[in-house]
Amino acid sequence: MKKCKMLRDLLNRPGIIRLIGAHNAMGAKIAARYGFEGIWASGLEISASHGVPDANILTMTEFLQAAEEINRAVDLPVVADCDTGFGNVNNVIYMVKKYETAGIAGVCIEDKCFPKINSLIPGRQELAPISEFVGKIMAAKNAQIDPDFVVIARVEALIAGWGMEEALKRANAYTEAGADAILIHSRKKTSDEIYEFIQRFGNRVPIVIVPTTYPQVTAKRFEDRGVKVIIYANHGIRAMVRALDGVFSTISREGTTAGVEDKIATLKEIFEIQDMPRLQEMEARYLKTEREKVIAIIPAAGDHLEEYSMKHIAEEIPISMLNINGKPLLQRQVEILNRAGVFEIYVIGGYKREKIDVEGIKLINNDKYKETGILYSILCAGEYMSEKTFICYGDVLVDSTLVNHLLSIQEDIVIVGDATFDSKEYGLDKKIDYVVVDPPPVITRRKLDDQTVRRVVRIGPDISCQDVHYEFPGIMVASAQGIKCMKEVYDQSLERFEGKPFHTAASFETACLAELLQEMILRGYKISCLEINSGWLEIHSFRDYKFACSIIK
Ligand code: SPV
Ligand code: MG
Repeated sequence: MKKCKMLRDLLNRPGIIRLIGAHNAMGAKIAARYGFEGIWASGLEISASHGVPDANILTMTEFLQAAEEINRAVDLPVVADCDTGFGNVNNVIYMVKKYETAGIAGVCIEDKCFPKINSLIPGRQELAPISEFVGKIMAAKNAQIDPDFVVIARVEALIAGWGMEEALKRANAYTEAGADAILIHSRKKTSDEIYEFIQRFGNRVPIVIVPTTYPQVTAKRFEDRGVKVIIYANHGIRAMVRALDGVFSTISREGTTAGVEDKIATLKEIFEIQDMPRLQEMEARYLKTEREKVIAIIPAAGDHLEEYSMKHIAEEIPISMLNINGKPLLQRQVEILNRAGVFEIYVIGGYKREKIDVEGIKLINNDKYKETGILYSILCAGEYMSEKTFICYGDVLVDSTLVNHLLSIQEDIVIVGDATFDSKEYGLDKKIDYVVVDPPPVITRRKLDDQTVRRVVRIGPDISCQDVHYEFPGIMVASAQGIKCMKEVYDQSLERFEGKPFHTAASFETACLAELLQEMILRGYKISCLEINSGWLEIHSFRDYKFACSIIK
């Protein structure tokens, strides 16, 4: 519905209309939370927000710009304070055209001389001749296109000290000229003058008031006395000034912002006012980049307490939150992923998951983390896995060169195979998954990074030492198609192996990624392997932790 129609309907139906003053979109949005029927684009507020007097210092274009911004921000109708109409009748005609085209529901013009001065300032308050202002009202009403557009005539006779008779004379003349409503302004400390005006003027057109100087009367009481529209004209900017003053002075005095934190809005609230969620929704829908969208899955649900050396550093937090030189492992991983253009990161938490406190992730719970393995954890995020997906275990840190390299490979499923695997350590760690590829890697002392993507023929912890080519560190990428295949094989295997051993896992539920990949190999799916000789580290033991702290800055 057009805003002018909304305003017109409000004026026609019973009940009081409360307009609240605003000078920008933010104030209007906050006002919209509280059930006001409309917004008053206040000349005083807009001028003050520019740091200039409310005396026609700003131009019509500047006032219009503020009103448009307010109007765009909320679904409520906006009534614009247009002072004296920014000049003579020709300015009024131009003004009505501009404001109506901008979707403003109504305008209010006052019967003072240009340049006006704010009505609450004692002293010079020059009234325009009645005939001149009648001409402006007629010009405004003839200029509007939509019959619902509202023109309010503001009577300033009481403000200028010309008395009640003059106010009534003017109100009657402006009503005859076609004004849709009469704003009767007063700066008395009580509402008596307003009541007298209403009583004598009657209700030929709706009455609008601005009770800044007589604030004690409730809206209900005004309604009973025949008021149709109340404008709370300047409370927003006054609240803002007081709030800013308090906060800024505290920060300066105390030399810290700590003391004001509970007095100011959270950033989350600001992002909501800015409509950030909608921006993100629109980017997801329309923002097409050259780069394919990639999501990341970081399973970080398990504890590492069976490794004795980790007990004292990882009993209270998940490994992913281990502090490595001032930053949690997970935060470092998130930053690296962000740098590679990956911003949708799902972390699966379990053990001490309430301690996972890192920005830029979506935390997913694996409530069964005690009875389940990494594969189950990864699939806890299954509903989000429909695009290209990077998977990396939560106790692993990968460098950005490796992430970028992996993401650039056009294969459906690519795992990382670390060739620096040391056969002397074979069998020491039962959890290591090994990889056999075809063609086998070139064994040579000195070599450049091998760019060949080989096919995995076996993966798992049960490969004999002499057959092993690589170690699988739990880092992989799958295309949308690859992810679809992985999920299919997962679902089919769940049906067949639920509660039963699954490759080297005691049960399907406790399996790792390697078991699913091995199942896929057996079913004929192509799993590729990128050989690496560096680019990652994992933290399984206290020794690993010390090493990480010694090399990461
Ligand atoms: C305004 O808000 O700019 C008004 C109301 O015109 S008053 O300040 O009371 O004049
Ligand atoms: Mg004003």
